Amino acid sequence: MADARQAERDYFSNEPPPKDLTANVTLAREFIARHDHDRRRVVLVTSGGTTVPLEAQTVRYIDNFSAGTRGATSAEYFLRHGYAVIFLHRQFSLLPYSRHYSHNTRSFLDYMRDEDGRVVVDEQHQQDMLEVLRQYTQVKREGRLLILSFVTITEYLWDLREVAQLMRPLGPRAMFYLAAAVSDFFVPRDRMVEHKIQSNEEFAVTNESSDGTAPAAAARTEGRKLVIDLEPVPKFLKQLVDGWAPDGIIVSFKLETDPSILVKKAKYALEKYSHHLVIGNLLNTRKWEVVFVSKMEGFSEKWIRVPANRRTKSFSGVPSLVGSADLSAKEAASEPSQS
Ligand code: 9Z3
Repeated sequence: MADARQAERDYFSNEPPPKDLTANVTLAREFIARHDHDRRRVVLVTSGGTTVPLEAQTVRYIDNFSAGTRGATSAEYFLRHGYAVIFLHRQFSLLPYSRHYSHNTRSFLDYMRDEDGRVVVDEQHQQDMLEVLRQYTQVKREGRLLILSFVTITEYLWDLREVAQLMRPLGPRAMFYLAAAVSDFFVPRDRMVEHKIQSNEEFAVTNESSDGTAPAAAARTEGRKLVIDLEPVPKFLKQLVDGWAPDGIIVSFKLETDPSILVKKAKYALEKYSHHLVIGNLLNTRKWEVVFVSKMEGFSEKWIRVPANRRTKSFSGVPSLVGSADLSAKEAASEPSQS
């Protein structure tokens, strides 16, 4: 615990906060206070992948896979169940409601036509779009959705920490639903080169001091090779559970590609961090099946699968497990009672 706190202190004193942190905190503070006043449950949904920049003026970065489907779809379910949602997502990844018409093989313009100089939605999409629009309009009218964004792992962690601490007074009416795909390794600021890494040795520069005391750049060229030597990201889940929001309901996701280790790793995370629920999924089957591992179920595993004959594409063309009719936000995240 002391080690985790020290790692947190080191991380946040070395890694500069994002430029929009103050603005995000102001928005989140007002949002949380308003919904706390109404005794509403508030969920922070994280979504999309975090990047690891290799240069301070970033041309190149390492990315984590996630389109944002799980996060954006789950956010809609939480909203439908009365939650206020802070949607902390990777910039330009999928958003609740608009996801039905974006990032598709078809452009959103394909849903419309020019009718005597007015833009109208095609007849075949009227009903579906009206349904989505009504839900979205109601959520906006009630001020129940706050959208914040990040790009890098550092931006993500700063936003997560600040928002979690603001949510602390909500106690068990605060939920954290951590679907974002978070980098495990990163380039610390003091080992990051300022400018674009050069492939041509003639132009290559290092950030090593002449006496050799400065650390070698974590991403650098050696001869004609690019060498990347990353450091571990501190295990922030520990800090979230123990320090930032100890009374909140915490749901984390575990993404693996090897089926033989998924459940083991989900149980390991639950034992290590002592939070409420780990939802495991495999990259190739994540849209059809997930496994729940929770303390309440005695660490037993519970698979939820969309039957093969129901794995049809939704009207948005995005098939999704959390979008299937029989799964509610309640099932996805052990809903606390409204107090
Ligand atoms: C997930 O496992 C998400 O379900 C997906 C969703 C990223 C697979 P898409 O956005 O995909 O629908 O395309 N998220 C991974 C969560 C993660 O990185 N967890 C970390 C960990 O277990 C931190 S809690 O260490």
